[in-house]
Amino acid sequence: MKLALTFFVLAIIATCQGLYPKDSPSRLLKDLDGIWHFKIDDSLSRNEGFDDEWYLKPLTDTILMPVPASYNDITQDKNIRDFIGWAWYDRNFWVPGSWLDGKTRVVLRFESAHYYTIVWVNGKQVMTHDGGHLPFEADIAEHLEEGQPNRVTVAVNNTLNANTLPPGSVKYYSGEKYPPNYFTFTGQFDFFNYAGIQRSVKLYTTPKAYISDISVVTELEEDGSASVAYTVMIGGVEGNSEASYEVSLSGVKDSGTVTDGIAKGTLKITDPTLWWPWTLSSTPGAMQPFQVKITTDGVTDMYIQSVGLREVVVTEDQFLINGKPFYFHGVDKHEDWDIVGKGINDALLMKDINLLKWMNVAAFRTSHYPYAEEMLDLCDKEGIVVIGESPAVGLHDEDNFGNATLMHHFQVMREMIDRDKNHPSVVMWSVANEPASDLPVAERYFQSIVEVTHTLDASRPITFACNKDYDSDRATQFMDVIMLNRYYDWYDNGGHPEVVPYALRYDLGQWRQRQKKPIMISEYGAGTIPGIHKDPPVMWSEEYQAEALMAYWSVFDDYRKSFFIGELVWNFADFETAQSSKRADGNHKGLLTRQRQPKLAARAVKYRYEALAEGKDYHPEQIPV
Ligand code: GCB
Repeated sequence: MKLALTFFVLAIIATCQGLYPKDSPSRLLKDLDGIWHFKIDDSLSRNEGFDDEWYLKPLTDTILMPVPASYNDITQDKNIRDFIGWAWYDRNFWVPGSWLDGKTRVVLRFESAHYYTIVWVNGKQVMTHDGGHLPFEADIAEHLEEGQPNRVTVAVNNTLNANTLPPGSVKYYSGEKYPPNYFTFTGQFDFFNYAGIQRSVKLYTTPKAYISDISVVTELEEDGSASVAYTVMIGGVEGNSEASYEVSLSGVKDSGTVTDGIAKGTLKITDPTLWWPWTLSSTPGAMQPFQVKITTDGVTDMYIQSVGLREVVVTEDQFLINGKPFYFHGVDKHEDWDIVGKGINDALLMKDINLLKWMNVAAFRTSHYPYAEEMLDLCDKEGIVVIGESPAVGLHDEDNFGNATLMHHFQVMREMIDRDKNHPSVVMWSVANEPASDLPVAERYFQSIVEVTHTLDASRPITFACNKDYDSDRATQFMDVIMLNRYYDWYDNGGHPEVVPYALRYDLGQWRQRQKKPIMISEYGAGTIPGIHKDPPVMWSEEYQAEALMAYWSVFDDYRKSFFIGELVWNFADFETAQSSKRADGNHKGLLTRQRQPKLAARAVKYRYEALAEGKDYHPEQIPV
């Protein structure tokens, strides 16, 4: 098993997705966001789009669709909102003749599309990608034409099955009781299955020999210096050509010759400016430019990677950032907004960051999938700590733990680490949310996932969000940190927050007795319809949400002095879900409404988190609720 894993890791390390597109003296950038043509292929009985080779010509009978955005909520058409299957997009673009000189790579990059994507340029298939939330790209130079418009066609399919991440299923019905072509879709997760081209699309150029990947890992030395180990991967060096490289960071330089496509070294920085979470320092998130240049046959490629120098260490009791104990007081989030669904937009991201800061949030988990890289950039800059979660949410059944899922899960971990490894804000990987970690098959599954993840990134601890009991779970034994999702006064004991201190104290005690690892509560919360006020508080009222959360806090505070390292409220904001008799217009456990207006509990959390950030005790009687 171990040998097979090692081979797999070597194979996946050898391919990387490319660096976030940035311009530099050697790279140009062109944005393909905007209005595209769009149509769904609802020819259920056959695959009309593929049978009729829609990619060979401009799409016909289209509507206009913004990119990036989920397509679901843009129109008034219920079929588009609930669509499962192939959705098609196309648009034209021009490239200057200078890009087609035979010496330039012209890379087409999608920051993400949900979930399975095929891309053609001028009718030629140039790439496919399996899975949402993560980027993919290809050099399309050979397919481009000068002096005429070029066409990019995209087919994207949001069908999920037992082996996808997340898993889901489509059920088709026939017979007199049902209308023709009737089907239902079930996702094994509690958020709407938004789909389409949800993040940016860009074209960028590089020279033929180019910097394909950069990775920087910092270790702090006892004398206060930092050792920064760098690895730069170079692609496209041909034949007998030799590449030389130069790197520089904080005024420290290194240079040499590239061997086998890799440049490696360690920079010793004697007086480093460190990256800090905002709660641990008055100068949070100090980012610095790590400049890389490679030169082959007189041609130079240059890329500036922003890095933050910091070190993460986990002990039996604590989570240390640069040697100081860090407490994860924060929230879980979703990428979810009115109209755009999971579509990314700088204004929406900035508003969320400002709200996180307003609530004095120190950390969030990217529940339940990797978020846009633009969000991680903002967290780096603001010193907000992130637990990066994979899209392995809803592995509930034995057939979700097969080899096909495992291989895809490895691939997703590789892509996520590849993309996010240089973000200092990302301090830990969460490999899954609420899997059936009590099943015997889960044991080997998670052992393998942890082994591969550690091989891909030895510098960050690993965890997953567990909703099983201390005596039935089989996966936390492999983790560095234990995260527990608990709803003691919502799904259990609804209406009875007085149970929480007993249940929580008992639960934490049992876990700790069995495993000497830091523990955090990675979800707790209560559904709340804004505007419903009840005294005494009852479920769904704003008062109940505040009371339901506050019921946990005295126990958190008791254990905070020992092994308890964090509390994440479910959820930052209300979010859209599938239609269900259990969800009225989505999930309402948000501290904020979906439109980002605070409910009563948001102010209680804001008050508590201010005290926690300042290392002060807060006074429950002064909580503004
Ligand atoms: C959970 C899940 C989350 C749900 C939440 C809820 O345990 O991890 O995805 O949305 O509970 O509100 O039920």
